[in-house]
Amino acid sequence: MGSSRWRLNAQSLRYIFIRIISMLVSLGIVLCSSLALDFTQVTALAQSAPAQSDFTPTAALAQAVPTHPLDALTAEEYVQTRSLLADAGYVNGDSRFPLINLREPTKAEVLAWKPGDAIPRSADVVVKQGKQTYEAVVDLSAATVKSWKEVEEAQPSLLLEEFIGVTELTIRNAEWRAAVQKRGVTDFTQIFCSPLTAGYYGLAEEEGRRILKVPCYDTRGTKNNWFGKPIEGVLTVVDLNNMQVLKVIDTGVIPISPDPASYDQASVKKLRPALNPTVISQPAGSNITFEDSFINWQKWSFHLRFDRRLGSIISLVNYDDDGRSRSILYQGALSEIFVPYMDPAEPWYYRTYMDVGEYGAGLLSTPLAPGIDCPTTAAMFSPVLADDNGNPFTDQNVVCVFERSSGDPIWRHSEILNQTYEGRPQTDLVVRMMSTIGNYDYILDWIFTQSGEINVMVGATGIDAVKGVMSQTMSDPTAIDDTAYGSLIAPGITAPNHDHFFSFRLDLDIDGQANRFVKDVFKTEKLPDNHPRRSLWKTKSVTVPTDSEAKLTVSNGHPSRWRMVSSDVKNHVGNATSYQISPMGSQTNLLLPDDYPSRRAAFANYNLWITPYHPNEIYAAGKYPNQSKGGDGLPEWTSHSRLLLDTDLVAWNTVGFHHTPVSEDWPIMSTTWHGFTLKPVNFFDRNPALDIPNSAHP
Ligand SMILES: [Cu+2]
Repeated sequence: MGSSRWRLNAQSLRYIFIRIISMLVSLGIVLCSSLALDFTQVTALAQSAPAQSDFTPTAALAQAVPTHPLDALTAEEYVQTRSLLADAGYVNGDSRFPLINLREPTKAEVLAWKPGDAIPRSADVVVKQGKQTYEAVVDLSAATVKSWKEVEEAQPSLLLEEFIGVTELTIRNAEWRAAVQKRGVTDFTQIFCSPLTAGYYGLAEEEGRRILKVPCYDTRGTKNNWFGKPIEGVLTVVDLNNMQVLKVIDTGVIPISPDPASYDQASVKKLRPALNPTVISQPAGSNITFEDSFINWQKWSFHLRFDRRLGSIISLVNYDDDGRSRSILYQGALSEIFVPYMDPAEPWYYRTYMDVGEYGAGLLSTPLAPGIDCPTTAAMFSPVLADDNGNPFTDQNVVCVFERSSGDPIWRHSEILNQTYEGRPQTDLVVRMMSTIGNYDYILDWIFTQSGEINVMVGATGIDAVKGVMSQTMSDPTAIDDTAYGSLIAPGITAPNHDHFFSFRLDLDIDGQANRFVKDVFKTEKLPDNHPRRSLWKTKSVTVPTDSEAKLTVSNGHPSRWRMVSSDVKNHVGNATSYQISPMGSQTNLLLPDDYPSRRAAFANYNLWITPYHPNEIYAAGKYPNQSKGGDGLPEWTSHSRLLLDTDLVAWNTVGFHHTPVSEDWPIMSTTWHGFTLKPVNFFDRNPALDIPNSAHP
């Protein structure tokens, strides 16, 4: 696939555009101070690029007209949104649009809606006008701007033109040039600068400003690794609102690694012999039915849309239980990502990213390569998003949907006593996207199984964020200091320790909206002295009454099973139907509670939060996490002890892991997977996978 697939995608073209412009700027060829990037040019380029031969993009997710109230805005609706705001005098050519999204109708409206009914359409818009941020609600059905208000003290997510701007500013800055010249860099045409969000630390000089911190990398000699040769210890601090370098930080010269750390085949040099192919093939065709924005597979049906901020949003997940359509998940999506680094040095300490709210998981999604990123049998989707100017563009091939045979049995038993065997193969349905947020690539999967489980998996691959150091090996006297907060993974290169936390919002509706949250606590019971056994364990079920009490952490000492339980429906033996939320050994934030990153990304302090449903509670760390001061989102919502009994509930699951980098991560990491399972508990009357026919041995 290599370089050819990059030609296809508007996003990658944007990056290439950024790079070309930064080179031209550094050569003094482009000297515009405010570059209003017209994405329509980029999109046009993408559309004129040759189509890749081995997959056919599917039109769904980019429909010309909406067919359901939860469908994403269409290209025409983005244009209409912008026009209505312009006609009303709210926006002009200088306005920028960090977000234009479908404003969902109420849950009651969506659930009552039937094909043939009118489809209510509205947009939620965030507008950046100079230093000011505004929120608008545009009623597309009535063709009116319903509301327009200024949001105080909010920094909306970054605009792509800001990425370009800070690179340009940095490379033109004389003090920065002098600093990098001290490090032997005289060719500014091969510099890549990384637009890093600054977090919030109560610093007076950053208060009220829109800040990015911008370290750069020397890309000389590299074929593909832009992060391999950090120009360590020097960065600019940029105020985006004034497009001004506030200061240049230089903490001392560290030699730049001579190793480009490329990972293309030619750079690897000695390849192992190629394998005979092991592939997923579907000689009789796919079993998936696509109906507008709905996907039907086996007994599952759900709605899929794609969003600039959250990426894939799965809604209306129902299970056909012998003709009875049963609700399980009204909506599930990634809500926020938190990646705090653990290095106290000035060029590093602020790196505590919240990638979804600061950058946009959907915006930074990248095209998927068939045969590598997804099986060649996958259906590819190209959703339409709005760019910084509010204009629609097609995000080519960023979602794939496929069936996967794991090669494992979903169940089996071999009976020695009567010489019988019965087993069935497992086949799953996967909805996949990948978001490349700087150096990291996150694979985000929703996996539907034939046994009624939904697995949500996050794969982390890509390139470690690395720091240039003096130490070449662990024997060097500098190595103790250089590896105090990370690992030496290559000569002159350490990778600081850090975490990855992903908050998933799960609006579960287990057999309807009346639900409770139950914790089955596993307790050791001491047996009577005259019993041959000394002890055993049993479970004690506790209904958690309020959201302020529903903050849970996986604890090996006191394990428990967490379940969303129907208040009304019971299975055939009278057990309340439920789904377990099983976190697969996820980890939580280790920073002190009063540390700003812990306050800003408080969702990561627990594995699970439960809240009563509220339509405005979508983003775990608040709507504006960029430079937020903390307390927004889950900590605020759960501070009022709202009741959780027999009502519509939302679970917030944090998938988290501590990453202590290793040499095997370099120059590119093999994918590591973490996730959680939604597992039926007495939801069915028996094993729902029992009726899979034995096609292998009929
Ligand atoms: Cu990592």
